[in-house]
Amino acid sequence: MARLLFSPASPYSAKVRMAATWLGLPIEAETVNTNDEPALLVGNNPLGKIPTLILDDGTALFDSRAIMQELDRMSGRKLFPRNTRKRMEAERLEALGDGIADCLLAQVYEKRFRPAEKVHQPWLDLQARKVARGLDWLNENPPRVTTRLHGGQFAVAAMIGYLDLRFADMNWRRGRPKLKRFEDRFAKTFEDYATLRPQG
Ligand SMILES: N[C@@H](CCC(=O)N[C@@H](CS)C(=O)NCC(=O)O)C(=O)O
Repeated sequence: MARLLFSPASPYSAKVRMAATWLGLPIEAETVNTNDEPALLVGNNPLGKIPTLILDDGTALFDSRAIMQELDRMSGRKLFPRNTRKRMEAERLEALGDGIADCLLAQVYEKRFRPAEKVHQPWLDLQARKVARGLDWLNENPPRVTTRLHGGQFAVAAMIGYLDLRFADMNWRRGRPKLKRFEDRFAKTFEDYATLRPQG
């Protein structure tokens, strides 16, 4: 069985785990701590990042978007739309969800890994502006939720979960009712969201 190295707080891992569950793919998830640089992780992914998927034949796959493409193949093309235009939009949505997560993570790491006196506030502010613009864009262009979920929606839902986990003070729902509606509809359609979203 394929093995997924992950951490419960990681938005990219949550995206992949949610998609695999939605598709009913048999994947064994194993928690790793990236800070420890465990041999299992760095031996399979020189970047030492999660998620990393180890396939049955031992091939290791990363990053999360490459894993999503593999899940799409494993599921018989059920994770992304077949229609070219719709697929492009789903891939762009995934890039935006992941990209906002990148900006959130950059802020978390700036504070976590730098001594307090070296934290560069203009860098944090720059990342926060990207996040705000990304969320506003999503509110203006809310992903439609139907009975067929795709990779883009999982990325946005995972990013929202990470916002709630690490940036609760931001109150991102304020002034973004259409994005909140997406969240509500997604949670109704994919009930495992409650347990698979990023957790502390
Ligand atoms: N673009 C990558 C980002 C993965 C990533 O940055 N994961 C974080 C955890 S959320 C990580 O592994 N951090 C540890 C590190 O950068 O050393 C993806 O989509 O998989």
